[in-house]
Amino acid sequence: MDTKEKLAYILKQFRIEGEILVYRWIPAGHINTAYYVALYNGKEMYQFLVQRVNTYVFRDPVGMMRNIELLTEHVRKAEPKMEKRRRLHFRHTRDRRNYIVLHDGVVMGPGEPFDPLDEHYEFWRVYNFIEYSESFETAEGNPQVLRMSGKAFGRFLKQFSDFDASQLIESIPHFHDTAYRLQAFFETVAADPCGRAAHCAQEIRQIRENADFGCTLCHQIERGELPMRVTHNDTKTNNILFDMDTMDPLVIIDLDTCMPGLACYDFGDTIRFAACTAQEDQPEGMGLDLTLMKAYTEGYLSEAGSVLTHNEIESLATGAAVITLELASRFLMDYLVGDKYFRIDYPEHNLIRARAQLALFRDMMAHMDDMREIIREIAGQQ
Ligand code: GN1
Ligand code: MG
Repeated sequence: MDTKEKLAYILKQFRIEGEILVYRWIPAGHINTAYYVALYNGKEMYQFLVQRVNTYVFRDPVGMMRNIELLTEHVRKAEPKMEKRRRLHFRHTRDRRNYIVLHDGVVMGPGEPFDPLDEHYEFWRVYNFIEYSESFETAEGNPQVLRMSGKAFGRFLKQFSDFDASQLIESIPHFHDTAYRLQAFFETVAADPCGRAAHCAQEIRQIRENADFGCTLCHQIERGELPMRVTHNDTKTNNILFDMDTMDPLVIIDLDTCMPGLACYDFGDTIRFAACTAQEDQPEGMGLDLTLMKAYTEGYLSEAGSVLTHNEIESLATGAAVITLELASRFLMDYLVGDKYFRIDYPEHNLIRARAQLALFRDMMAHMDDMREIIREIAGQQ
């Protein structure tokens, strides 16, 4: 079966039939594999995204799709008249599942057990393609992109402020549990399975020196100072679709890592990704851009400011630095184990990514007081 036939077979399981006019692989994200597909059913053209879930990363994809079902239903019920372009709509199979599992290319029945680590199984889902939308790989130095992204993720936090986060499973256990992540990192350094640790001794040392700071938020959770919210956990600007003409944020995509978490990690991850001066894998010239950081904070607090507690607002700047350190340790750990998790474009890609994140982390720490001041000032104006 070639790719086109396979996509047609998958779509059919979701009750979508017709002639495939165009399909193409979408080179976005480090984890899942996605295709854009346009079909013609004799009357109209339909467009979908067909996505294979990486079950090495998501070991409980059924639980993850249940999270997504609960969240998308919550939005639908809260705003039933919302335009289709403003929400994600996952297609369902005849037996109301929002996913299918293939075994050697053949669809399996509901409830049949499968092994997420066995390559003979494939986990697929289909959702609506949002027309006339665009996303931003970087903010391109444009504060408006950041302001609108802040609005989008602030709105997201608000949208689920009346949703009991404990209904969600952790689609990746300990995903943003920085203390756990750092411990796993140091264990990997000690084991050094590929003999690469000597090659990145400086980076390892930097992470070690900042490990205590990295655990700050985990301690605050233990002390009950920060509430658990529905968080997105991958708040990069490329996970927001904007209207091409108006730049209005339409919808947030990639709900895979939605789970209970801290608001400041979500806030911080956008600062890490977009309020900076270089790409995620460019250590040269990498630093924090306070103008962009301010624009994001304005947009974010204009929506979420009324919902966040005082402690949460005070934790936002820390969140940016902690998540950056955490991701540095994740990239470096993947380098140490032989690049199993993140898709890489060249052999030392994960090491370079870690270096860029560490450069950004250092700059964030140097500007911690500036970030705090900006946040307090904006929060005070609300
Ligand atoms: C991964 O696949 P993508 O690009 O949406 C990762 C995030 C990282 C990010 C770094 C499930 O997201 O945690 O911050 O790469 N997602 C997962 O670019 O691990
Ligand atoms: Mg993503």
